[in-house]
Amino acid sequence: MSGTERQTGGEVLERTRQETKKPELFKVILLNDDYTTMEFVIEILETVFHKSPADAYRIMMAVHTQGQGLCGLYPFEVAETKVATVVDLARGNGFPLRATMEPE
Ligand code: TYC
Repeated sequence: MSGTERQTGGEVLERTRQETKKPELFKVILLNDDYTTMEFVIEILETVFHKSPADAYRIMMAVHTQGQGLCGLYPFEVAETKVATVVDLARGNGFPLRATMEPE
């Protein structure tokens, strides 16, 4: 008998080990640019990504010095919404700030 099927009184039970799939997570990454203010990036990290002021400052400086930085891991649709919210808020305030997402 195979490892994934069990024979009972007539019926066959399948997928006895994994009934539910874990949701796939996506990284949301903030990108550096020369024009968005540090203050605005910190505000985005606090409001959109719910970071503490200390974490927001640390992530902003990581992006500023290394070119990009991780804001968080989210299910696909949440990650998409975060990226769109960052871009909308940035454009509304006249900043070129960009964010992207990629599989975990
Ligand atoms: N490099 C920007 C500046 O010197 C600050 C900045 C940080 C911009 C992080 C974008 O994602 C960013 N004003």
